[in-house]
Formats: sequence, structure tokens, C-alpha cells
Amino acid sequence: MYTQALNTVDTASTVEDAEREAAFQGRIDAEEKIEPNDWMPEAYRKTLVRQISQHAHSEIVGMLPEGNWITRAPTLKRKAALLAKVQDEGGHGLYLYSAAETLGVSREELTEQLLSGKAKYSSIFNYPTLTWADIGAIGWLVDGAAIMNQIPLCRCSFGPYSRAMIRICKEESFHQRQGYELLLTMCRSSEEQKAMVQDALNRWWWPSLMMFGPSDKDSLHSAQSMAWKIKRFTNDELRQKFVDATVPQAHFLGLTIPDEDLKLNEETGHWEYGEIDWSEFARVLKGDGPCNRQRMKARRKAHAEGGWVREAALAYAEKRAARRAAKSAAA
Ligand code: BYC
Repeated sequence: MYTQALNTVDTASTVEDAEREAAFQGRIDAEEKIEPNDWMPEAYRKTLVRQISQHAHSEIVGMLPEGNWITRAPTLKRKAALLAKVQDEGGHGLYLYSAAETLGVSREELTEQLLSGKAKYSSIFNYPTLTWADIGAIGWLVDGAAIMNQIPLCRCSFGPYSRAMIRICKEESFHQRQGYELLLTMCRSSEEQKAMVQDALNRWWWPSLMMFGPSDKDSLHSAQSMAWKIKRFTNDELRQKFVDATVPQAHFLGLTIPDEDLKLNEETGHWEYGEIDWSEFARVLKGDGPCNRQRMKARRKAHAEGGWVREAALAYAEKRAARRAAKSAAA
């Protein structure tokens, strides 16, 4: 009898849950934004925390390969642009951590996950920046790929993420243009500089294609994320859009895409590209890319060195709260 009563409760709550989930999906299908205080399935919340925090970590770790060149920028103009770009990326990380916090996780928790190596960040930032042309290649290809992936995220069903993405995309679009302009200048300067740009393209092309994630047949989360309108396009759809937009830009620079299988399909109008080395992608994700250890070491060092700032901010906040409490007790 006891079991029977429990089963009745279970069935009732299952029916209630199913109704709530159906109503939730109805709101998504009607293109309504979901806000932090609205009811949402736990799996939707977890997916967003996973994606937004990985995105935030990518922006923060993404400051490292470019930050490496701030002191070596060739002119004051280039240095100012690079400084602004790296600062923008720090800002993007902060908006994104704030968006994740609206889902009930703290920034400290997320930072801890990054520093302990538990959380992922984009594979692309585990590659080294060997020459000044790499800075242009990051702007052109990495920010270019980021824009392709992130413009549709401005229409993501979760309000805080979609709003953060609008500003981020505006800034990324400036980053992409400054990268392309930098490379155009180098390509028009001398054969030696053009060769440096070609070498950067050779090294960054395939890792940039990997930024879009595993192919659709291997993507774990795409189908559900598309149904929830977190993602609007699959990984392969976005990768194809990126290739189609970028190949003519490479040709305009007089460069060769390092892919012997690349060819224009006259019927579809799409550029067909060769097989991505997914074993390299898996290695980088596992922590065994060219710079994974170096990046984590740099982040841990920066976090430790910033400890005094967190302590000072906390001490100030506690002092202010105590002063306020004393004031209201006296009133
Ligand atoms: N690197 O089922 P899937 C930027 C993971 S731009 C590392 O397809 P999902 C910037 C994926 O997380 C870069 N991990 O997943 C630009 C999942 O692992 P878990 C950041 C990757 O989420 C310029 C597993 O593989 N942009 O910040 O549906 C300068 C299976 O994948 C990668 C974003 O984060 C990768 N490349 O789709 C400075 C954009 N690809 O969680 C900074 C938002 C896949 O199951 N994110 N994985 O352990 C997204 O759009 C999606 O999360 C992804 C992956 C397209 C990346």
C-alpha cells in the first residue's frame, strides 16, 4: 500500500513535470526569451552553464597567446589596437561569467573548475603565436570563426547569454577586421612578410576549423541544444559557412589555403574541404596540445598574483557592510 501511494505521487509529479517541460518548450518554440527566474528544466540550466562557462574561460585563456606580443608590436598604432583587443577579450569573459552566475553558479566555482583543469576552453588557444603574422591570423581566422559561431548566439533562447553576445559580436567584428588589415599590410610589404603570413595561415587554418567542434555525427550536445534554441546551426553548418567566407579572403591576400582537397563545388557554390585531423583535436582536448600546460600554468600564476586584489576587495566590502549595519542600528 505504501509503495502504491509512492507510485501515485511519482506519477503525479511526472505528469506535472511533463506539462511544465511542454510549456517550457512551447515558449522556446514561440521564440520567447527564458530569463533567470523562469522555470527551466535542470538539463537546460546545466547545458547553459557548461557552454557559457567554457566560452568565458576561452575568452580569458584567449588573452594569453596575443598578450604574448603586446611588448613586441611593431608600431604604436599596432600596439594600441592589440592592447584594446586583449582588454576586450577580458571584458567578454567577465560578461559571460556574469551571465553564467544568473544560473546559480558562482564565479569562484567556475574559476576553480578552470584552474583545476576540470573545465574545457577552446582548443584553439593551445597553439603558439610564433611570429607577428600570427597576431593577424588570430584576428582574421580565430575571431572570424568566433563571429560565425557567435552571431547566431545573439538569438539564443536564454536572455542574459543572448544579450551578452550582441556586444561581444560587435567587438569581435572589429577584431576580425584589424587582423585582416594587418595581414593585408604585410602581404603588400615584401615577399618575406608575405611568406610569414602564409606560414601563419598554414599553422592556424586547421585549428580554426576545429574551433567549431566535432562533426555533426559525433557532436554530443547539438541536437538537444538546437531543440532548445541555444544553438541555431550545427557545428558542420557553421564550419562550412566559415570556409565559404574565408577562402575568397585568402585568395584576395594572394595566399594558398593549406588543403590539397579544397575545391569549389560549382553546383552548390560551396567550398569542399579535406578531412580534419580529429585525432589532433582529441589530443588538444585531453590536455596534450602544444601549449596546454603553459596556458594553465600562466592562468594559475595570474590567479595567485591577483589574490591580494580579491582580499582587499573583500575586506573593503566587509568593512562597508559593517558600517552600514552600525548606521541602520543607530537610526
Ligand atoms: N574546443 O557536442 P559538442 C573566443 C567540446 S572563441 C574545446 O559539439 P557543443 C575568442 C564541447 O564543449 C571560442 N572543446 O558540444 C575568440 C563538448 O565537451 P563537454 C569560444 C570543444 O557545446 C577570439 C564536446 O567537445 N567560443 O572565445 O554543442 C579571441 C562535444 O562537442 C570544442 C565558444 O565557446 C573546441 N573547439 O558545441 C579570443 C562559443 N568543440 O562539455 C576569444 C560557444 C567542442 O561535453 N560555444 N568541444 O565536455 C559553442 O558554440 C559550443 O559549445 C561549441 C561546441 C560549438 C564550441
